[in-house]
Amino acid sequence: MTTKDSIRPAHRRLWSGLACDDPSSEIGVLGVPFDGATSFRKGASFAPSKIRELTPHVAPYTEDGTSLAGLRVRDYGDVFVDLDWERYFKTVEARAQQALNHPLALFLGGDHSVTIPLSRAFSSSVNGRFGMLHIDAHLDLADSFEGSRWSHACTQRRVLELPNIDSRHLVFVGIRSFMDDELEFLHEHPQIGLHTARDVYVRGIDDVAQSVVVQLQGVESVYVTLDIDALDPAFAPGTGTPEAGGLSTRDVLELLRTVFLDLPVRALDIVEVSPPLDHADITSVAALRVIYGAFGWVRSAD
Ligand SMILES: [Mn+2]
Repeated sequence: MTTKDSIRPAHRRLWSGLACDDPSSEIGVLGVPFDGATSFRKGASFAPSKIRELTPHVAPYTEDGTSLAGLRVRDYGDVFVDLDWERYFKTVEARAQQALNHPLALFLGGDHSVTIPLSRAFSSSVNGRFGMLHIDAHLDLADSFEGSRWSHACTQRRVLELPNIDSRHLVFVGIRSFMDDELEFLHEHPQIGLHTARDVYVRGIDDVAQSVVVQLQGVESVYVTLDIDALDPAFAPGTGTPEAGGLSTRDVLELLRTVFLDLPVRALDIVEVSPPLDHADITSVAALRVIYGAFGWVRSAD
């Protein structure tokens, strides 16, 4: 058997066989395998290929048993890493537009800095105002970190510089780690939504999800960024900056189900999955459950 023959069957089943070149596909996928901004442990650059590699083994059904057959997923591949950080982010921003032409753009990071060019692309694809749901252990609200304004610790500061987002349309869920300047910024901007991991534990995820829906009501489009370290390390050990005391996979699925069904979500990124730091692909499998959930929610929101 040639190498080509041995890889063909798996390729045919990419995204569980839902992969398709149709420009009118419901989902547009783009991988951004960049982890140059990771401050602690690297490896997120391996996530897009690992996640895709697992998709032939995922059944094309939602967790409720609804078939995804007929859903079309157009995968634009990865934006190959360029050592010139500025040029790379410009390329990511340009390439993201293709995926944003689909009803839902799915972006696979990469570390959380990739949300900077992705949200720029999103911002210019939206006619009105947009909202941002940031699910993470960390706020990523530092103005600069380790000498860079494009660090994965600065993501939401850069997002708030975009012309068509108001800080009252930024909501955090899962937070349990802070830095001084982030707390200062939050103090100066009390309209920003903040639901810590403990809030989720005390109030329950449904109550938090309703608060998110209320806060983002009225925006034209919503961007959801999921840093996998929002999950407890028990559910997602393969990540560069793990923080104990986090959300369960179930919490994130329930939150996103409500948000996708009640708000105009047009982009989802999943960042900071680090396959080299993972065990038995637990973290990639968690990301895939969210992705296939999104596939089903996009469909039922039609
Ligand atoms: Mn984080």
